Amino acid sequence: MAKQLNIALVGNPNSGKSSLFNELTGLNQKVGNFPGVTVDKKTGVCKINQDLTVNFIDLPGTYSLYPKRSDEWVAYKVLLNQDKDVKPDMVLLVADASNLKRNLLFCSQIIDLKIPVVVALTMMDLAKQKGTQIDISGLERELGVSIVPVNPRKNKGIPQLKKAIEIAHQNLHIAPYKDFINSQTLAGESIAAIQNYLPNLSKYTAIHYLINHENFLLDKNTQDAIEQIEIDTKFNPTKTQAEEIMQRYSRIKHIMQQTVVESDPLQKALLTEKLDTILLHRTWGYLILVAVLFILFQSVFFLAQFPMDWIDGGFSKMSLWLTTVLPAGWFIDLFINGILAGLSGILVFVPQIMILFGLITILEDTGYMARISFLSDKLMRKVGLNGKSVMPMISGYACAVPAIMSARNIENKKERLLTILITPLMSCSARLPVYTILIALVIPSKFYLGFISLQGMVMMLLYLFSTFIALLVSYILKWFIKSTERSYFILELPMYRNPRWKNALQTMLEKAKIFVFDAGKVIMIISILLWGLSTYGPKNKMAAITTTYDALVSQNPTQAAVFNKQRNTALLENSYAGILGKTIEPAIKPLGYDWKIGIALVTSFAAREVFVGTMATLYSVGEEANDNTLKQKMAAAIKSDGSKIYSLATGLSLMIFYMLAMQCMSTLAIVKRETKTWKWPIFQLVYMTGLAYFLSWMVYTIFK
Ligand SMILES: Nc1nc2c(ncn2[C@@H]2O[C@H](COP(=O)(O)OP(=O)(O)OP(=O)(O)O)[C@@H](O)[C@H]2O)c(=O)[nH]1
Ligand SMILES: [Mg+2]
Repeated sequence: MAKQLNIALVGNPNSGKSSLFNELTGLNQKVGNFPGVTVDKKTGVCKINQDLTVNFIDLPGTYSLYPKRSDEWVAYKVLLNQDKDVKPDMVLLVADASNLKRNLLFCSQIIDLKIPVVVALTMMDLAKQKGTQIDISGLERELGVSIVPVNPRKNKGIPQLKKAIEIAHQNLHIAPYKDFINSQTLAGESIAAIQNYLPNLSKYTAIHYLINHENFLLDKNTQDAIEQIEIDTKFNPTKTQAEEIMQRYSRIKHIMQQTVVESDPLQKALLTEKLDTILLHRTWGYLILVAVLFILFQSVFFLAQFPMDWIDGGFSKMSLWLTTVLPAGWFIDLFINGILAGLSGILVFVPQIMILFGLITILEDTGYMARISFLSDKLMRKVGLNGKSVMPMISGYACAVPAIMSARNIENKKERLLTILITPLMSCSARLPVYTILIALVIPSKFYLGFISLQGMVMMLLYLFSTFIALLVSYILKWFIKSTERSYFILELPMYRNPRWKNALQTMLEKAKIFVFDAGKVIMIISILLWGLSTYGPKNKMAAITTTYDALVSQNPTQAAVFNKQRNTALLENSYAGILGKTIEPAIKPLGYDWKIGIALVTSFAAREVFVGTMATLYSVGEEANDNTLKQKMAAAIKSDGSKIYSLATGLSLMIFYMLAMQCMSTLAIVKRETKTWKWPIFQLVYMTGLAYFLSWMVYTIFK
């Protein structure tokens, strides 16, 4: 039978682990030119040869074996065999050749843990550009492990790496590694006592048991025993760590003198450094940042307009055509006015979502995203956040769920919590559909200077305003959340790289797929449910309405069209959905909403994008067949006094409501998971929805 081997991919952040993982397993893990892209473990399978299959585990990056951030803990626990699910037999250490010294530190720690290891050396191309030459076989001899140069970006070196893994697997039981440093000298007495109690640990592993055992999967007796050893032998963790790092660096320095030739760093100013003098400039840097964000939002709105119009128009024509060719009946009605209407409500937003995700991926991939973090750290600090909060916040423009997870990258607990609390305020792509349709309804389509669209500007204002509110909320909350931890901002600025267009395209397709299927499922179910609720109602009442209008039509056959329309309206108002909407109408009337919007507020509690699907269903049920688009139907909707329902005041008020209210089950669930308590998601639900109600009411009152 084929052997199964578990191999963990570890290494410094942004060293290329996920890229290599993708090449080895054929999967599509998120890759980005930003330290801290991967924040959780992920497994994939690779067949090395007929007898050997490997489960590779992609892990978050760590700088050393002294974890601080919660994503570093994920990798640390796997390496110390303290993870419940993942037990590695071997480690594939991914080391960045252009930052060799720091990467070797981590490598040397793993060697001393005595886990079998193979090193994959990435970024050889960059090292070469820097003028660094590495004697690989010399380095192999010094470290006692095999080292394979690879370039996962260009798919180079993969067969050689597989071969090295195969050989390492065959030698698994032969040669134990030499110690890299002599751990005995660090805390000899304590180590001996631990090894006496837990005989299978290496000396260096014993040190980690002494320092971090509280977080390990150990029974109470073992915990107490280790605690006792610490006291008896007067173990000093800080001194031990400091001494360890010094010894390691001194040996690494020695090894690098033998095996690495570095050119004078002053001689070659790299492209990255040249670019950074402009892009991180005190004035230019900020101006360019604003320009980049401006272009981002204008393009989302502008580029997507054309495909959106085609999709919208296409669906309207199709449902008109289907009504004329298909026989009438409840099933056809459900299909056209329930399912098809709901479906077009989803598909029409795919272009915008793809463009937004594509552009964010490119920002990340080029390395500019890390610069945005750097530039905004000062501002972020003022409101209680950190430069690293920017990445979750900008990803929040796409979707709050992965964005909240990426906050694991923030060291300080308070800053991380604040980031989690405000990220759902960032206007995610699910709000885009709502904004888009409302903007189209209440903001005139005008262009300034021929290319700056007024609608695009309003869209950008919405994004700016939501960002402003997020910062404001953080500024207020920071006074209420206590913390004694010191805050610092350490972010390695990655080198600029060309974006990988294929990666951007893949992300776009993948996000579109997720949106259509995940959101689609919810929207579809709700659309069907809604069709039922809005087609049926209390029997007697519905029958009475039908009889009344039937009588009217037979008396005045010339007025039949008018009466039919009135009948349909009356039927919808008295259907179950109508009753539901009318019940909540008093609560939302002060915000300028009618009962149809009330229904949408209820249905979109699960997910915001359901708004459009709901509207599509509500406005097509009971309508005469026509090829009007949803936008045209909503624009034509009037109140009983003849004024438009979607006036500027109502439109703006609704946009503000959707911008601020917490209407997303998935976000609540992920916040619960990340903060490990229901307290924070409930807090978010209350404060966001309260804020939304209050500000929408204000906006409506002002513009009315
Ligand atoms: N020039 C060059 N770029 C590379 C190489 N390997 C990976 N990259 C790029 O390095 C960046 C980081 O790659 P990732 O695979 O996301 O790195 P990671 O180690 O998973 O990063 P974290 O998950 O943040 O720890 C991406 O932009 C890759 O395209 C290489 O050998 N040469
Ligand atoms: Mg990664």
